[in-house]
Amino acid sequence: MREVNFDGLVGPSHNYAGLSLGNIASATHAGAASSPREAALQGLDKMRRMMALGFAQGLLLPHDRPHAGWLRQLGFGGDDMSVCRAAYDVQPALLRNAFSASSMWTANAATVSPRPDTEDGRSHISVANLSSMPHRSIEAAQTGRQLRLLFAALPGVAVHDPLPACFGDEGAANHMRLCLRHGGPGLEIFVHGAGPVNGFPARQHIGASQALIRRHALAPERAILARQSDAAIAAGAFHNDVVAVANETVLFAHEQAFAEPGTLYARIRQILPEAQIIEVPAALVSLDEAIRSYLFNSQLVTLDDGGMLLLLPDEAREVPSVARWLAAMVESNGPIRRVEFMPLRESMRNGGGPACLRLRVVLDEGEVAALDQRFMLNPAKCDALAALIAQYWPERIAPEDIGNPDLWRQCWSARAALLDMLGFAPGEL
Ligand code: SUG
Repeated sequence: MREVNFDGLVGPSHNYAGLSLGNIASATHAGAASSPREAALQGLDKMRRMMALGFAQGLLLPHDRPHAGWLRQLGFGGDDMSVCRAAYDVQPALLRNAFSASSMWTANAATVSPRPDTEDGRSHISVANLSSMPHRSIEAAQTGRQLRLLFAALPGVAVHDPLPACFGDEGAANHMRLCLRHGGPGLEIFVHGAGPVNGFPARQHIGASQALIRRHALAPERAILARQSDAAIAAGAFHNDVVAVANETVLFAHEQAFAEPGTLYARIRQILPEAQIIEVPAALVSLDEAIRSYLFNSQLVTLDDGGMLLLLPDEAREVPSVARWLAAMVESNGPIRRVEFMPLRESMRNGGGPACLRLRVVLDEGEVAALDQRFMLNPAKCDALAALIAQYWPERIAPEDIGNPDLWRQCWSARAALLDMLGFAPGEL
């Protein structure tokens, strides 16, 4: 079995509206001008890089934005254009929420427990409700439709509806899996917050994590609950994947990521003695530096020779303490042998690094072949996508553009052209 990454293609409405309380990058860049075209091409380059490294790569598609249906639920009437216009006139913030391209961060799309871990031998995928943030709570329905199509021909994969909204669930961003090899039995770590902390919400509720463990049929020795530290949430780690990442035997985490790291590490070592825990001390890299650089929001992957590669955002080499730490780590001859950097600045300015942009699913070769291939990438498809993005995606969105009906029309046509190119019927997603 191997791990397949499904990246969110950045949608044509990508913009900086400052919608995510507790996400410092989103707050800092609120009101800046975005470049959807550049953002989508940057994301696509990361997908190309993963393929060049030998990994199977899929994508999830941008959602319908502005989402007139959501505004209709809020009492606005008429055709799509009238609904958007009325919402913008009455309460621009509603239109901003309906316009967000946040579905690009597919680490928040769902939580995945692959079948080697589960008692019923099926893989379980729970669509995240993302109920903590209004703009993100809109995503679950369209995400669910895409995941159901993607896995339609795989009877061994169960795609579950989102949990009730009272239990905030942010998907794989708060979930880590340790194992000897992807295809072997794993130990799944579910991280929740207890908050709010300094006014910042704890977006993953313990009740959601407990429910996921039950519905994914994980035996007690296959699942651990861990609490995020208040210090991490207060410093802007709105998801655990901003301060920790895992791959096979390696857990790479900041010293202040968890409320009780000693207890967590002891339990991990008890269940998986081969686990290698690489903890970055606060004395060498502060929480602030870790969050500013997105050191941990990286893709940690196993290469063919068994060594691991950490794929980081460019920002990670711009923070001196982080660059020093990475150089020392590579020299130390530990499991992480290589580091690479990618330009993802457009997504990073909204708090989304390499790890946020991908959802990991462990599958065997037969399952990979049975996936709905419209979601799978190859280099030729990447070229075609790049040309389509260059033609249809807006070059720039400034805050005042968000109320412009021409921009709404452009976003709808860009997505329609994308769906058409990939072979999806209008309305299929
Ligand atoms: O949910 N940003 C996203 C970033 C998600 C990052 N994902 C992971 N850590 N896995 C969020 O906070 C910003 C949107 C805006 O401000 O317009 C935003 O939604």
